[in-house]
This record gives sequence, C-alpha cells and structure tokens, in this order.
Amino acid sequence: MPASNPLANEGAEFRAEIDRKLLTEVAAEPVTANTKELYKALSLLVREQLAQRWVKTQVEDRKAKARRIYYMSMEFLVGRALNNALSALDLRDTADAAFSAVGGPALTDVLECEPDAALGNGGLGRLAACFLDSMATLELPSWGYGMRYEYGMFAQSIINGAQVEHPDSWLVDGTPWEFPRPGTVFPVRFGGSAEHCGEWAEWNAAEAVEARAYDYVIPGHGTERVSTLRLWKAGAPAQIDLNAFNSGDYARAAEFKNRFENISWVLYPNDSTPAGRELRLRQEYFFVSASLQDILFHHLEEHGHLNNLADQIAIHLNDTHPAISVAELMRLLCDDYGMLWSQAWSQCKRIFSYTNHTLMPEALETWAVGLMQYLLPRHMRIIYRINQEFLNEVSQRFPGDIDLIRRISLIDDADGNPDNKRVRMAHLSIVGSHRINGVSQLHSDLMVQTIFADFARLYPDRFHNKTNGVTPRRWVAQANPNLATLLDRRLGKEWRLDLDRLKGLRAAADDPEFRNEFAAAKHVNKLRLADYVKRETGIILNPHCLFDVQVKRIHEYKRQLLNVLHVITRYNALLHGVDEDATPRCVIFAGKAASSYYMAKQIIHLIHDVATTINGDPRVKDRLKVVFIPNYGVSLAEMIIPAANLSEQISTAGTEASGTGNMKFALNGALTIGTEDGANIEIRDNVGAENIFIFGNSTPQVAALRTSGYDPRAIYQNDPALNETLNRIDGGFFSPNERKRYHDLFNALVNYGDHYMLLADYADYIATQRRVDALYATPDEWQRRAILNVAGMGAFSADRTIREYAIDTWGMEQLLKPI
Ligand code: B1H
Repeated sequence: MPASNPLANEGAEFRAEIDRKLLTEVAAEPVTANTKELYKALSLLVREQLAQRWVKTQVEDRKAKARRIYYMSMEFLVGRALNNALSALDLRDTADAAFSAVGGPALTDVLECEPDAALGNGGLGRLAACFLDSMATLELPSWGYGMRYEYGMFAQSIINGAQVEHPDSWLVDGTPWEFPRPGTVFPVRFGGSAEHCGEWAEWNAAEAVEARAYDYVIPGHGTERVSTLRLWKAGAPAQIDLNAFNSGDYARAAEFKNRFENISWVLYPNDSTPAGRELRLRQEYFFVSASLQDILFHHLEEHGHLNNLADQIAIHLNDTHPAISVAELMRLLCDDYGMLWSQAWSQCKRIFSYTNHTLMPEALETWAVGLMQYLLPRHMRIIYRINQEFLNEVSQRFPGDIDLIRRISLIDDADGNPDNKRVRMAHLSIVGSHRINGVSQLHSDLMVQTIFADFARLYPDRFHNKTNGVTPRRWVAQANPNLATLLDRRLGKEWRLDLDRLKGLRAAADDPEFRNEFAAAKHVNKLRLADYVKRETGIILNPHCLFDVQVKRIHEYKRQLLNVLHVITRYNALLHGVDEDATPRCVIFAGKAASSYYMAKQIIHLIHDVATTINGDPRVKDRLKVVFIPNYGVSLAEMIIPAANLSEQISTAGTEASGTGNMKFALNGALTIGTEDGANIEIRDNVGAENIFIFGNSTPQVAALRTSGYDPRAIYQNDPALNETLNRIDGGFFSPNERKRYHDLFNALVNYGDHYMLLADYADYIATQRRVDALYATPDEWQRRAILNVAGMGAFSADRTIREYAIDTWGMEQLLKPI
C-alpha cells in the first residue's frame, strides 16, 4: 500500500500501539506474538478507550442528575466483545489495515480466539444483551445488573450422537473486558430470624456474603456514551475464615470459603423451567440485594435523600428471576432508611416494571414458603404484608369473590396444607410494578386473556406490549459484513442507527443486478459455514443447496422433532423415487438441551442418527444432507444465521412468547417457514404474507382442538407418509443397534396425547415445504422475496423496542433524541 493512503497510515500507527501493548502489558515479542497474545494486546488497547468513555459518561450523568434505568437480569448473553468494541469505536477498518499490512495472524483469527461471555441460556439472555447495546446507542443513562458466573452456559459436545456437557470456564485466562471495583462491596445476608420490633421487624441474619462488583463497558454506536453492565461475584467475608485458617485447618477454611463463593459459580442451564433449588434462590436474592444497595448508595450520593427516588430511577425486572427486588427494596427503604411503609410502597410501584417472557404454566416461578422463610425470613414477612394489603383492596372492589382472592393471592395455598404453600413471583412482580409487558403482540394479548386475566381486570392500565427486537449492529453489521456492504452502497450507512431505512431496499428487489449481488453475498456466507461444518463434523455441504436452518434451545414446544419428521418424510420419498427433482437441501440444526431434559436429549440423539443414516446413504447423493452443529452460542449464531436460506420457526401456536432468532434470520435475508406464533405474526405483517411461509393451526385452533378432543393416533393411522415416518423412528431404522431407542419419542406423539400437536400440523408443514422447494427452484423470485424480507424488518430493531420502553414504561421520553 502506498504510504499516502490515510487508512494505511492509521493502520501502521495502530499496529505500533498494539506492538507497544505487546511489549509492556503482555510481555510478548511483536514479531512472534501468537493470536492469543495479539488478542490480549488489541483488547487492552481498545479497553483504554472504553474506560475513558465510561468515566466521561458517569461524569455527565452525575452532573445532569440524570434519571437512570437499571435493567435487572439473571442472564446477559453478550458473546464476544472485541469486534463489537472495534465497530463502536469506528476502528474496525484501522484494525484490518493494522493486521493486513504485516505478516502473522489475521485479524479474524485474533477476533475468533475470544471466548464468548455465555452468561445466559437463550433468547431471554440475548435480549438483555441486545437491549444494553440499544440503551447505550440511544444514549440512555442505563445500567444492567446481573451475576458474574464463573461458569456460563455449558459447552456442548456430541459423543456417539448424544449431548455431553462440559463446564464453560470462560474466565480461566482472565478477561480484558472487566473492570473490578474493589471499593464496591456490599454484604448480602441470609437466614436467621425476623423479630417484631414495633411496627417493624428486625432481621437477625445467620450469615453474610460479600458481593463484589465487576463492570463491563457496553459501548454505544455512533455516540461516545456507554452503558455499564455491573456483575456481582460472591465472596466469603474476609475476616471470618481467619480462625480456621490460623489454626491450620485449611480444609475447613476452604469449605467455608466455597460455601459462600459457590453462589456465583454457575449459571443454571434451564430455559423455560425455573430451577427449584435453594442455590438458585440464593443467587436471585444475592444479585438483587447487591444491586439495590448499590442503586440506593448512588442515589444518596447524588441527591442526599430518598424522597425523590421514583422520580430519578426506574428498575426493570427481566422476568421474575429478580422479583424478590420488590420485597428487598421495601426492606431497604423501611428497615435500613426508616421510610414509612406507605411512602416506600408508593415509590416501589412507580419504580418497578416487569416483563413476562413465557406463558407456559410450568415456567412460572414459585418458591416454597418454607424455603423463603428459612433463607429470607424478613422478606417473607414483607411479602405477607404486601399480600394482605393487596387482598384487602381487592376484597373491597370485589366483595365476596373468594375464588378471585384465591387465584390472585401472592401465596398459592392450593391444597390448604401449609407445607405446600408457595410464593408466586409473577404475582409479586405485578403487584409491585406499574407496568407489565409481554414480548410480542400475540403473547401480550394471551397474557391478559389467560395467566394474568384477573390482574388485567384489576389494573388494565398496567399491561402493555413491547415486541422484542435485535441489535442490527451485531446481527447485521458485524455478523454479515457482505450484506452490510451491499446495504451501505444502496442505502448509505445510516441503517445501523435507523433500521427503518431498510424500507429503501424495496425497489432493489426488482433490480436484477442487486439481486445477483445479494445472492452472491449469501453464497459467500454459505461457503464460510460449509467450511466450518466440514472442519467440525466432517460433513460436506453443497453451498448450492437450500440451507434450511433451525437453531435455538432444544425444547419439545419448539418442535425440532416436527422438522425431523419432514426430513425423514423427504428421505422416504427419495427412496421411493417420488421426489426425484425436489430441491436439494441441507437441513441444519444446532442447540443445547437442558442437562436434565430427557426428551430434548433424545431429540438431539435422533437428529444424529437420522443424519448418519441419510448422509451415509449413497442413493440420496447431494439431494439431502442433515447436520447438527455442536455447541450453539452467540458466536456460532453470528456465522450460521447469515448463511441461511430458510428459517424454521415452527413452535406450536401460542407457545413461543416472541422468538428473536426469527428476526435475525429475516433481517439477514432468509425466508421464514413458521407458525402463527410469537413475533412470526408481526414479521408476516411487516414483510408481507406473500413473502413468508405460514402454516399450521393458529392459537385458537390449537385451543379448540384441545377441547374437542385431539386424537393424534388417528392422524398417525390415516396419513401413510406420516405412518411410515413414525414407524421408521419407532422400529429402530435409524438406531439398528438399539431398536427401542426412540420408543419414548414415538409414544409421546402417538400414544400419550402429542401435547405440542406435531401430528396436527404435520400435513400442512409438509405441503408448505413443497411450496418452499418450488420457490427455491426459481432463484430470481426467491431472491426478490428474500430482499423484501430484509426491507420489511426495520421494525425489529432493539432500538425501536427500547424507545418504546423509554416512553411507555421508564418515563425517559425527555432523554430520547429525535432519530
Ligand atoms: C424465554 C425464558 C426463560 N422465556 C426460565 N422464558 C429460565 C425462563 O433459567 N430459567 O429459569 C430461563 C429463560 N426464556 C424466552 O424469552 C422466550 O421463550 C422467547 O420466545 C423470547 O423471545 C425470549 C425473549 O423475550
């Protein structure tokens, strides 16, 4: 490159700074530095700028006495930080130049050696990470609060077709992204008893853990402002273990230390079912208490009193996992700061808001009163008092409606046995909040018609919808640079901060040249994925085939098994010579099953067995391939999603609250095959019904089937293609060494009621897949529709969602800048 090229000059200067970091911080020789060393040096360089932005943001916010939003979540699935930080700092091109000018590892290799921060299970955790990105980008004074798990989401490997879990020790090499705050330590107490003391109760706790703060700077895009993600690590109180230590009893000292520190050791690998474990409740209370103490401390520092607390702060509860916040804030305000109950309670309701993320009854979090009493005796009393006042209010409005009282009580007393009483965390969240929302229009509607119908009648103004969104920075600009470049050329770069500009792409759908470029970008992404799949699994994918992708947590309601039924049906047709000219497909799966979820693990095993059979059958040739990509996570999603042609969003209608993967796929130019569920419906409204493949029973039809008596066995007997498919699974065709391996899966569908109604949707699914084949066979038309999908996805930016929260929920409208 000629020296006059400004980018080359910047690159050379940047390289010199990286080399300086290598010498002074990494102790590595620049010429021989390996990728890990380069990663560390580059990250440290970037970190310096983030640190400065962080300080500047805090100074501004303190000076302005700005209203703050605190987003409380057990999960933040942030993924990798370096590439995102480079983009936010507008250094990505400079970094590219810094690496391409010299020999040694490529920048992409350096970026890829960063482990994902996988502090979440799935959609709920990733949503929290997208929201932080948007809050920073919209310049809202905002903090995320969560747990600094030593071990995040488990790493998945596949052995003989079955999932095996390994600990995710993402912190073993340390991380350049965290800023420990040794001065920010709060005690969090557990156990003991709560004694009456006048109107009040005094909590004599049995033990105290230290919560230590670690900050992660979340850069905004197109702004120098940042958000903070503050994560808490549990530590044993320093002085207490000295006795055992001094007397040389190191085993006891270690045991003692572990008892405390294990609170922040590991993320519960559950999605959609709360873990009914004492340690989980300890985790929830631990991070809530530390966060609220921190919030009050900062408020007092800034304002000197707490009377204006609700004017100055909003706290958002990401599902019920942080719901104990309601009782903890009451405790802090009343017991620690001497506020009157009534004043504290009215502030509380103005401060909190709550998002529900699932309607599935088994996922609604409750805690045994006995456990709550044992771990948090003071909070149990507070909950009883909140409940008593709440139920009094309701009895006055609806005198004599005992059934209503029983249904809405914060305490579930179902069988009258005091040992079985449970605290309903969703009810606590609703009663303690002024705003409650679902995450798609359908989900919000169903929420007020079903699980929260009584509350919606009591407090109609509290319930709102906030359809989820995703950050276009990570999910297009960084994950799909090929598409991003095309968009930049056609629309300018502003779509990153104003996704509605994608509308401008509509005209391009009819431009043959643009269609070709669009198809070429997709093809490059498919090559990249095929390359990865070959390296990881040995399976060779033909990039000209339709890439049909379902990636998400493995769960019966998401119906990966329905996808497998289609795959087998297709295979059977090929063998029968019926479908000779069906469009060649690669069916791609990825996802983790909760370690204790037997059926989900069976589904993973079946996918592998089916893949082995089909991929190994020479009669199939290239017409059908099946692959399961192990260890799904944020970084893998960033590679898989841009390579997809078809996005599988096939949950039983009424079960997937929103979905956010569905948005990422459509935004990256995949067509959706999906049910009328979650955000699929709004995606259809935005991209046009003619550009999406919707099939299957709708939510009311599912409900009607359930009441009229659903008979899956009859469907199995009457549909020959389905019959053959299910018999192959049950008969051991795919598991010749263990013929009964999938009997439980078969039984669940055919003999035990098929709860998620796969068989009811099977025929329409297969027919719709044929329409997909036909469309893919006309590439121009396929590309046209794919482009129209991208053009229609502007509404699904997390920026739009966060603006809505800021206006309707958090009282921060004044802080929003015009777009
Ligand atoms: C969602 C969860 C969830 N809903 C319990 N509920 C958990 C429940 O560890 N736990 O106990 C963890 C997670 N996650 C998802 O949230 C929904 O299923 C998606 O439809 C939705 O898009 C996502 C974000 O709103």
